[in-house]
Amino acid sequence: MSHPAGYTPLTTESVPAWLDAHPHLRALVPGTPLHVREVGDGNLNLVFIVRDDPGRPGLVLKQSLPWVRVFGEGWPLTLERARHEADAYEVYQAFAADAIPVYHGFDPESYVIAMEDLADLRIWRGALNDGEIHPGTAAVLGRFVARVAIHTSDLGLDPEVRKHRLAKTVNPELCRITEELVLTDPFAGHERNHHVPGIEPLVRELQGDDAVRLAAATLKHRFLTGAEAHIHGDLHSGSVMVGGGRAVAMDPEFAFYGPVGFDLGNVWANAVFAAVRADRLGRPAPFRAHVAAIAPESWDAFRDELGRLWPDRFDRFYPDAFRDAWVARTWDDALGFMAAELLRRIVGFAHVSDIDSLEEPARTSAAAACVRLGRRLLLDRAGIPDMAALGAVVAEEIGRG
Ligand code: SR1
Ligand code: MG
Repeated sequence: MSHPAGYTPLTTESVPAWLDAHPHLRALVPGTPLHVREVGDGNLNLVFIVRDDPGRPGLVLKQSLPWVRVFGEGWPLTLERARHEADAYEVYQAFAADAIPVYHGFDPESYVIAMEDLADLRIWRGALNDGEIHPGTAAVLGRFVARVAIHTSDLGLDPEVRKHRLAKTVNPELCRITEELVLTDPFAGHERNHHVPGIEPLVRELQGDDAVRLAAATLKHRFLTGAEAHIHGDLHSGSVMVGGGRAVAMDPEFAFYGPVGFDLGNVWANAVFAAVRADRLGRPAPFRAHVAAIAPESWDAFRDELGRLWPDRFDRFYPDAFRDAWVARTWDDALGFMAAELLRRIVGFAHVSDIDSLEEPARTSAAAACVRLGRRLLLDRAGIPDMAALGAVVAEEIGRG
């Protein structure tokens, strides 16, 4: 595959010279020698931690590869995803600087993003897998989604400005991944899909059900056409870092103008993965309560922040009743996208360690609970009006074993 001029994938050996050629970034790690580690453990990119003192935070460089990292060169993917991530950080830092890493800039020739070395933080998924409690994380995420919802939409921007923003953030290749991996393949079947053998009857039932197909297709269409705000687009627990009293959302390379409920639904589905795992491992009650509170705390924070920002909306033609209807629609979207995330992480291509690292028979029973819950949310979410009802449905499916 040919690359744009100036692009070469970095290595731990080549990073120091690259930094020397970017003096404003080298100034952030001025000492010598530089210690460079490649730590990317996501599905897509290279991530380097660069320090001039191994014991102190330095700088993180994230570079897109021209393919999907976990798949290799057989799955080409645009380098432009780094630009989309950089654009999102630039926008978010204006109103949600507390909820993202400190952003140091983007190099468009080598597709490298420079940002804070979050030395005291770890990936939220890993922390949850280990039974760690990081209070306040859900509220940070709920507030973040609300700020994005207002500040990047027609509720916070002049509609002409919003349209120019939308044009700049059209992200077709990354959206296609979501459209296929999340909103098509789990329901239609695909050779990339895989699942534990014990849930085969549930998968067959899911993929053979016309009502499921219609509900999934309706969600997919909403994802494709619901250009409400400059959403993160991949806000699962692997895209959040926690520690030292902070929580930050990172990896917004899937960002685009989409439905606000998509981000909330991702947070909530990944809270369910943590909850099923905690149940199957018999984690202590305080941890299980912490995980069960992620969805309600994020939803409360979302609504509170939306309410706080609402009086300053750009166009006061929108009455309070519009806000309430928008929140109701976001609730329905969030439950729908929560269902899709629950299903795709169990029967699709990209799975989660919360479930996959369980021993049998817990792994299969956890996977089955997620599929049952996902299907139920997809088909019956109109009968789930609030967080109390959602909590009851989640607990019921987890408890069925
Ligand atoms: C091929 S990319 C698979 C998944 O990894 C990313 O984090 C997104 O969740 C995507 O769906
Ligand atoms: Mg990611």
